[in-house]
Amino acid sequence: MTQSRVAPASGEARTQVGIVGAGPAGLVLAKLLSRAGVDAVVLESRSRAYVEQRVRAGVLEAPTVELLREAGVADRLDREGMPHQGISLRFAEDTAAPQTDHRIDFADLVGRGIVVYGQQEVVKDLIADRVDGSGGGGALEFEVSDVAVHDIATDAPSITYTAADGSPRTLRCDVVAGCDGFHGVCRDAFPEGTRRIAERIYPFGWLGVLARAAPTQDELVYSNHDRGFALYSMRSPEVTRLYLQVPADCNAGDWSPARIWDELDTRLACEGFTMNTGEFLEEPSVTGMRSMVAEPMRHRRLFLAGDAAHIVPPTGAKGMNLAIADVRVLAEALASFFSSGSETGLDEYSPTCLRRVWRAEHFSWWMTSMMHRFDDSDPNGDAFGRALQLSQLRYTATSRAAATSLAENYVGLRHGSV
Ligand code: RFL
Ligand code: PHB
Repeated sequence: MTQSRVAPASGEARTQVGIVGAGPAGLVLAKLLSRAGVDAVVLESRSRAYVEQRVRAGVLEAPTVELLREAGVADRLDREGMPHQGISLRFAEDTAAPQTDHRIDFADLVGRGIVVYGQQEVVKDLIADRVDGSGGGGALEFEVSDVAVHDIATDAPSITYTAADGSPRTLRCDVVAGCDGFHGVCRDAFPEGTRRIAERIYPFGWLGVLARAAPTQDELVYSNHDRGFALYSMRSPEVTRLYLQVPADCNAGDWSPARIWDELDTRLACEGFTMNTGEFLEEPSVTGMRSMVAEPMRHRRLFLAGDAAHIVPPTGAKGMNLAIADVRVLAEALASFFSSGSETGLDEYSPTCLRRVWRAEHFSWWMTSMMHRFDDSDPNGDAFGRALQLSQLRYTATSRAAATSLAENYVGLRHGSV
């Protein structure tokens, strides 16, 4: 368990924790470990510019905001983040009726709210803190390739990779943290027969656009329309983020800007609602939707965190928040391991995280089932399924108990309470 810095000139280096992936999971883990005096090296396959510009999540739940504040990386978040105290569910009581809004008031129901702040802004803040040294610095290598993890069942695992300059490297460590997302290599490094995958793939995806258009709403609107789901979100006082439910095999290229705005107009229509339009700041893209959990999240000295271990459909806004919740538990366990040699926290890591993961999986599946239009041929899309969906929407909109359950899950269950 020696602590040492990477020696970039040699082909071999040592650290305590080798972290694969510089997304929210890997970067927050590196930050928390650095505060606990544990040495870590982060290896990222993409360039700094790429990870800083990748547009993804936008909702930070309350425990995520608290953690980023405690870690000392929330200055810009506190200045620029947009606190929201609720969301609206928009739907029509029946096809002939106009859509109306049903606000879920988080502040009133659970006394806490969320903050809208782009995932790539969180990533930028964490990279600046690590690379530019404002947070004490730490090793972070971009544009690495051929990453492979070895000897994870021993006390001396290692990671081999090719550095950005093309040279082969070996990073020896005590622990490997697989924070390399859904398409990473760490999940598949578990030996045959040591993990199970539970998965559900939805027959639709989201077409997402980012527009230079001032938001006209103060809060997010989730709309269940006959033609499919639509989401009205935002990134800043100048930028709106919008999503449309589309078939899973849909080609984003088939959607012209005019068609996208028309469809948003139709699906979001509601008395008094207007929407600003504007140029798209990036190419519209389609994201497929799935639920997935790989269990357990640990094999000996390899720990999976974030999307590497689990995926949720984005309807509950939980993906980034779960990734950060995982590494909070992992950082505490590793700090205790390196300071006292105790493996108790390491042993608890997977079961502790999985309780929160399955709560978020259920919530995300539930939101997805309630808000989307299922095909007539889908078991959820026949007349019975549609009537159940409408009943659930009405109940959530009118019962304080049902609305409180949505609010509590959306705002984020307190650390350690699940
Ligand atoms: P990431 O962010 O995918 O980071 C993994 C990193 O690992 C790198 N990598 C490798 N590096 C080295 N070697 C390899 N072999 C590697 N393979 C991969 C990748 O380049 C990357 O930098 O995973 P992490 O850190 O677990 O974070 C998870 C979140 O990114 C994800 O759950 C969220 O974006 C999901 N999500 C949302 N989450 C929320 O909490 N709130 C939201 O509002 C929300 N909205 C969304 C979303 C995801 C979406 N898409 C595009 C999937 C909306 C959308 C549309
Ligand atoms: C977003 O702003 O990107 C966003 C917001 C809420 C979601 C998913 C995505 O449920």
